[in-house]
Amino acid sequence: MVGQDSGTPPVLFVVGTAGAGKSSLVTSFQRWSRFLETDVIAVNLDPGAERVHYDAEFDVRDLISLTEVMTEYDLGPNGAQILAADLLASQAGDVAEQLHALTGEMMIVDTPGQVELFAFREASNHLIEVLGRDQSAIIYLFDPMLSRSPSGFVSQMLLSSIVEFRLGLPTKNFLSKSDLLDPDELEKILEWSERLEILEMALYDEAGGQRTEFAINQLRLMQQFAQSPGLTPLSSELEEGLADILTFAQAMFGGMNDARDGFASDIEHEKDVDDFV
Ligand SMILES: Nc1nc2c(ncn2[C@@H]2O[C@H](COP(=O)(O)OP(=O)(O)OP(=O)(O)O)[C@@H](O)[C@H]2O)c(=O)[nH]1
Ligand SMILES: [Mg+2]
Repeated sequence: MVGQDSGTPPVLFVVGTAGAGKSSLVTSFQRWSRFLETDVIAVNLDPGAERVHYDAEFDVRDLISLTEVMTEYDLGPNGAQILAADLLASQAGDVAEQLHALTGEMMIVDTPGQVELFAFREASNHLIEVLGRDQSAIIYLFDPMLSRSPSGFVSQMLLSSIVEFRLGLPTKNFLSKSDLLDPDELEKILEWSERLEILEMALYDEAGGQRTEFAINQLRLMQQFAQSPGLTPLSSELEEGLADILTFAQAMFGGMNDARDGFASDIEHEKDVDDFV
């Protein structure tokens, strides 16, 4: 079974810009893994979430209410989010105890809407330590609409690299809500992710010289160190790309070999069913 030997299951933090599809991914991944009879623990770390559609076994809103923080400290929603992140860090002991009490084969974590709240507040690094740095990875979601222009696409690549650098965790990029893109657009974006020289040409056409050179040089440098390059299409709506998340987690974490065969056959079975319908 995944993660059983180590005590703490592998943890996947779902990160991305506001509205990128983080909470939907947690919902569909939990539903899909139940179908595979895999015990996935869903965790909500977004105190600002209005409602979530997954069964959160730990929900930060049980500890911290954003509305109460706003009222008590006379803050607007953004200031309250920042304070909420720091309040969470100050309760790290409690949080750790609750999270360690959860048992499962894998943990998937929904993070706050604004990416900087997770990436730049010290609370996140603290939580990662608590959950086990060696067992943690980031699923970074690209917004499909932003990805349609070369500059939007490059900006997200840089943002993902910054998050990876800041949190120091292996990161895999996924193109979220790929069902919203037409096939030509999807193909173009995936090509950009695989062939930097094609992206460079598109960026020259759109943005011109100096900006392009700066961005491409940054990307080249960052990609040299990327542990898992490329971009994988994902659709929570159509449950596509979820097996790739599992494959990534399996490739990342040691001690999962026993489970690999089991998952592979389940996924194959699922594909057969898909092909059939
Ligand atoms: N078509 C389509 N829509 C999606 C998909 N995933 C999410 N959405 C929609 O995108 C919107 C935002 O999704 P959320 O899951 O709330 O995104 P989020 O990143 O959690 O948003 P915040 O927490 O507010 O930053 C919702 O209207 C979802 O229904 C998908 O795979 N396909
Ligand atoms: Mg959300």
